[in-house]
Amino acid sequence: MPANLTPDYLNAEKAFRAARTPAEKIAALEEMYATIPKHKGTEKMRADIRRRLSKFRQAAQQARGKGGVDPFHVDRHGAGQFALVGAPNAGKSALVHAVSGAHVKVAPYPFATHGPVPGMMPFEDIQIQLIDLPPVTRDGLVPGMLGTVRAADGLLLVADLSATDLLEQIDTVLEVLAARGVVPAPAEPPEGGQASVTLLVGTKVDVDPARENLEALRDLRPDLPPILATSAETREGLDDLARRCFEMLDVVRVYSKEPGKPADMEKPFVLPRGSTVREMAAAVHRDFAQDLKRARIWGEGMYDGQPVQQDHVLSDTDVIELHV
Ligand SMILES: Nc1nc2c(ncn2[C@@H]2O[C@H](COP(=O)(O)OP(=O)(O)OP(=O)(O)O)[C@@H](O)[C@H]2O)c(=O)[nH]1
Ligand SMILES: [Mg+2]
Repeated sequence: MPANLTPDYLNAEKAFRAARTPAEKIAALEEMYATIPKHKGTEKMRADIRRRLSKFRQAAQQARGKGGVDPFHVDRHGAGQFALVGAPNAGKSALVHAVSGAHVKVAPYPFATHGPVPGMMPFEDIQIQLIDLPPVTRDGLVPGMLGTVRAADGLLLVADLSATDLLEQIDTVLEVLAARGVVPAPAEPPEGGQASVTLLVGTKVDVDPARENLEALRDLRPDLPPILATSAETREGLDDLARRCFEMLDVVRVYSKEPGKPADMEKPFVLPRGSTVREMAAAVHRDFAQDLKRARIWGEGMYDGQPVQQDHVLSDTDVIELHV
């Protein structure tokens, strides 16, 4: 055994041996991977950890399929899902409550949140799901939380702009996530890891000296993800938050219209940007993609009811009339 394994790593290995459920095994392996020194001498061990991780993740997935429960799994709703990561007391729960009214626990002391709590944030005619999570600290993540972070479409890195250790809080969260393979896009993810689109949400901008700190942060750290200043107290920045999340999802909203009827403007179909008329048809009804004969469009830069080809790329808020 290489002599330079850290106590953190050895503890994680002990936790692995003691773990009984797949979820515990996964959490321990993730911790082992995060804490193992990264150099040539540990290459084989790291590959072995990755192999075991993927084996246990697969097993956990199958167990879920059979009705097993993962307390950190959050059912997807709405146009997309963002996980909130941040230091204790950063204002994550207050933010989720302010934008969604979700029954999260907001408390003037740290470590108030223990499990994931979803809330729906409205943006115009769609909803975006935010997941409040327990805090990220130097000691790492609550077991199981990494799965939620990885499964989300994007991350909101929440930081208290009024805190004296603002920068340290942000860097800790970024380091802890990076050690577990999650980096903010467009950074290059490590092997087996992922780059997640990330917005740095500064909270408590109503509290002094948040504005000075914000300016300093922007000046000193151009390397950080884009920053948005908010306050759950005064609601400053909350509308922008919804719009920014929508933009990060990189989707378009498209409305379907049956021939001879007005368009259904109530419920847009939400599709990845770059989707075509054919893909929209498939989203409306799985037979439509094959049966589609013609389509007409109402949208910017088109005349009303203009015929379009099936490979026409959709824009946000297009109305499409499908003829099958
Ligand atoms: N003035 C002000 N206070 C805020 C704001 N956001 C949160 N707070 C306060 O900050 C404290 C912590 O807020 P929480 O939302 O519970 O923080 P958290 O990040 O969820 O904390 P943990 O769950 O422990 O990780 C509470 O006392 C909130 O009332 C804000 O925008 N302005
Ligand atoms: Mg909380």
